[in-house]
Amino acid sequence: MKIKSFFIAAFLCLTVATVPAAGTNTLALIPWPQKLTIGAGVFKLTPDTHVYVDLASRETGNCLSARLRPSTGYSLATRTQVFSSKAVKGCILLTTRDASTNLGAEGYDLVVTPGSVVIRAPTQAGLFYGVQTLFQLLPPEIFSSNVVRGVDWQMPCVQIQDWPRFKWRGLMLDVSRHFFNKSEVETVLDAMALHKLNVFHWHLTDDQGWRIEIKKYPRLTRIGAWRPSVGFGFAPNSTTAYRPDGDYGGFYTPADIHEVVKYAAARHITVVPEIEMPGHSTAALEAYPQFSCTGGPFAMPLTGGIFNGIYNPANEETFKFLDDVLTEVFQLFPDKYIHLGGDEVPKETWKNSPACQALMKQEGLTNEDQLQGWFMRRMEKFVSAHGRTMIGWSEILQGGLASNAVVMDWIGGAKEAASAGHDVVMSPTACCYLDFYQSTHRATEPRAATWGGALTLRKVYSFDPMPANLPSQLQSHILGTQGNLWTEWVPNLEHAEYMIFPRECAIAEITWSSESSHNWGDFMRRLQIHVQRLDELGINYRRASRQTLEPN
Ligand code: TNX
Repeated sequence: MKIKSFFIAAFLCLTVATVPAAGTNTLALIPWPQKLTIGAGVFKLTPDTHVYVDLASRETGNCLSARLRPSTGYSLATRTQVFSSKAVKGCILLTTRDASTNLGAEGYDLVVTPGSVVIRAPTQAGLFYGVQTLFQLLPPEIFSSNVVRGVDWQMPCVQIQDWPRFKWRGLMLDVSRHFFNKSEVETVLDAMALHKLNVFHWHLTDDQGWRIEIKKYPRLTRIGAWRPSVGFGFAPNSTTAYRPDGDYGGFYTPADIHEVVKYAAARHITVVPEIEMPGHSTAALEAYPQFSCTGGPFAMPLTGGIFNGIYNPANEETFKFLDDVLTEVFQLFPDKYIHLGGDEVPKETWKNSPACQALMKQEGLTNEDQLQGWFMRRMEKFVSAHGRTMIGWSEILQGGLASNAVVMDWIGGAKEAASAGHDVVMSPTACCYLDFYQSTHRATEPRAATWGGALTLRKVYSFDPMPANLPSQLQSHILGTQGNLWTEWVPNLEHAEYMIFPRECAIAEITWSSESSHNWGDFMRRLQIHVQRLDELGINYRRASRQTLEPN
């Protein structure tokens, strides 16, 4: 029996040959799937095409029909197929039945023949990704929000077996330096789904704004969410995030957050909130100076840089405050990971504080890095006690780290962290910082972060999230990677999109597709068609990136 199944498996492996991305001129899938064979003919969508689903897959089926409706004008009926899991003639079937469990938590099989389309996956996430691929097999006009006439709504016959290379495929949006409202955040989530990204890291607090309403501490948003002007040298009309008295800013209510989390979950995106500590906390301390070392006064800085808003670890009340804040955060965000920042702490404040020095003495800490380690370990305990996992930036490795914390590598530490048994998310500045210039020709670009080199599309595409020379037994600690959009120089959504796209398309491919399929030339070929999808969706992007003129 075993031998027989071995031969069947071997036969399947031989017949399902992988088509290298470079060899296929008509398909423009981004990210490129793991295995793909092209068959003869096409499947045509008609007003009579039905969407069949098994009982578990109704929502995914509705999501498919809803997306196909505006551009085709077809109202495809969703029907439930209870007893069979076989292809239905002339129809699209989405089912979890008889799916190969080898596909994992996010994989899917997609078979298009002239007679039917079948997407089979063990999970709804897998089916959802199969549906995203199906959209990309159709002409780009499928993404239009108005009926498009004269287009053949057909897709080429293919057989696809697909799953992601990494389980963390993320995007970070900083909503502190500039504010993006709920519907703008949802626009960002929609585009993430198109690219099969699955982690939205929401940078909710920083020196220049506190964006999450906390019932127990109303001043956090009453004071901390607003500043007198947009700042950063931007013209007042570069944004609309003003309240009637002219102050700039905004925040999310618990209801807003519930909606965003739900919106993300419907797209199989996990939301990771970030509450910064102990540094990058000027906005919070302007509202509650009693938790600072100096007692203030503070004023929200209106430029980029590192500021003195740092919590006082020598005051027990500070931890009471942070625990209370996190308790509300846990209620609003159901997912596993909670990001506590930990980066760029200006330690002179602790150096100059007699209370902090006394605390260090009492705890046997010999320098301020160790005090930061002590602080983060204490907060990590609180997060763990609530069944969550703490994440922090590279610096949380300084001064010792609790063993189940996850490190987000922006300035190094991945190997060290993985060797010590920590999971790691890769977001090195040189390859993942979407606030950096997209071109080496700065003069032709809008103002961007000046402290890094250019992050061209090609450079993002060339990034391998797996650190070189990481021993194979440690590689499973690398969860994946994400692009980070810091928004000091990004005052509105249109500009945020300009910075995100098309670099997010490259992030999609390096996180999802296999390393061996990466092919810059073919990616650029596919991108020419993919940007038509972005055009249809009304997503802004850097048009010059369609040319390959930039050096790597
Ligand atoms: C560094 S990356 C920061 C951010 C800034 C960014 C600007 C990180 C953990 N800290 O606070 O916005 O540089 O590029």
